[in-house]
Amino acid sequence: MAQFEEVSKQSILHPKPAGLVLHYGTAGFRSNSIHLDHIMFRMGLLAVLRSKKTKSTIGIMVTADVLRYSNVCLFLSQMKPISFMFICFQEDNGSYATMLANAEQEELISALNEIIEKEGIDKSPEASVFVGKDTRSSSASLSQAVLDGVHALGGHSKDYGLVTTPQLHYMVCCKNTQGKYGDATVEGYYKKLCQAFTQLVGNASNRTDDQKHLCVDGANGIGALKLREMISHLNKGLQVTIFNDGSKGKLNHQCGADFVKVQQKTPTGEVNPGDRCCSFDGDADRIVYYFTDSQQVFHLLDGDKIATLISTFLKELLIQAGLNLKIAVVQTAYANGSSTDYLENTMNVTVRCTKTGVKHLHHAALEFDVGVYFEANGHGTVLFSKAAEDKIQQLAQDSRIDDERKRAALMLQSTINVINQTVGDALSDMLLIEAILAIKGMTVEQWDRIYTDLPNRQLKVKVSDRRVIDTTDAERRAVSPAGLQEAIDQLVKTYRKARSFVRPSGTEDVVRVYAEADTQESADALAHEVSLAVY
Ligand code: 16G
Repeated sequence: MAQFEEVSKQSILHPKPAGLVLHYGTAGFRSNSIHLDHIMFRMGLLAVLRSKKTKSTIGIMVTADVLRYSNVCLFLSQMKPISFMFICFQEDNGSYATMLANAEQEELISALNEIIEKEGIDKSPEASVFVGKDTRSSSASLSQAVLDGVHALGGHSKDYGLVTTPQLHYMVCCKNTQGKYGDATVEGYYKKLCQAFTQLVGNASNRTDDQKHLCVDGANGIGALKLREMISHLNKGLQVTIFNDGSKGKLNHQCGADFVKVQQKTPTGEVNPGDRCCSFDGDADRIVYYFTDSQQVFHLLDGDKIATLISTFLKELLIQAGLNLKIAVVQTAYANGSSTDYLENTMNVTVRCTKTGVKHLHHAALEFDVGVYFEANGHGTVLFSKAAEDKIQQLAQDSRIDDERKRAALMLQSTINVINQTVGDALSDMLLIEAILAIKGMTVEQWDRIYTDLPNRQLKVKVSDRRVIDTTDAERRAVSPAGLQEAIDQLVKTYRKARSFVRPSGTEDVVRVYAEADTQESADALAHEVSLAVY
């Protein structure tokens, strides 16, 4: 096949370093960018096959979560039921990607043929691949390698250049729904979200400039750039001060959502007491809020607090609209015990716990009419079932209902439009949170007081082989090595309101330890003792 000759020819220009073996993990391939050129080229090939098989557009995002490391991930964003996938073929859990990535040059064509045969791929449909990249210096050449792969196998590409990961998900979803989700352009994305935001805050009375002001830490990444573009569509509805905007500092260095969440302190930059602040992560798919009070005490409002705020708002609107729709919050084992308790026992909301990793939460959230999912690290969004969207739409157009129901239905409609349902999105989540605070006339301090987090601690433990730890019950219990869970149970019993678990990281060569208890000293001591049990 002529196309295969082209692949062979081109792949020589994207050689695989001898002996390098990489695996497609929780968030795609992660390695030093100097090792990723051949992977990028080959993921371009795989995306073409995936596009032919599904007869839809595939997105490839070249991004980086951690300084010096790059990610490539493939996804297919459609509307429900399959709205999000990080793996290339639904069935294979990333193994085709791993096989292609690790094939030696002379094995590449037979690896492609194996996938074509196993998946019964018809070669005739046109293939379409959307590509995006973040601001790192390596991203330009890596995304070119992806494009080379797509073209070598005869696929069509659209290069969106610098975009956030959630923006690319949005474009792919728009394309795969023939525009029903919106225009597959960055401008279309801003217009849809900002219009919905403006409609929502129209329900807030007498907002002062102070209430409109927000400080945003852009993690020195793409989010800062894109936020600046988005602001011009907001008609001064939000007054944003951006710091760590990439003009001086390094990506995620002493800043960004992960730094703030894990270190539990403010990032580099000037943060004044009482300022409402948020931090994006490097590719703008996570967000956390925080402030320091007049005593200089730092208060973090993480994914759990965000999920609580959003689900409370939605539940109230559903009640006001008289809509009987099932709402649930999906969390992971990292969710603070206080948040789960508040949601279940005060809010009477169904709570589900899944394994770490967005794909798990996303799929669990699809089971409900309204599924709010957030990892404690700030990665999350809200999913509305087709039936729920239809009911809300019908009600918003019903001229026979009273004003209160109508207002609630219209607000639900705008809420759906401000949310990026394809994946967690810092820009979209920020707009939704700001709108909710404005409508409720709530300060960040009042939001923080909804419930009090249990003190907690996260630690990393280096072990010779983290894979000896196997977990069950959404990673809350260890099943191997023998005796580890019993040891954790014994330690937990010695503290009040305590909980602890261990899990092997999917992104780093470490075991993660989480502990919470009634005091910070107890949480720290428990985490330390559990980490000793892991050795
Ligand atoms: C990845 C996941 C994130 C998860 C984190 C856990 C996606 C897009 N990202 O960054 O959701 O929280 O991994 O990392 O799925 P860990 O396994 O190293 O703790």
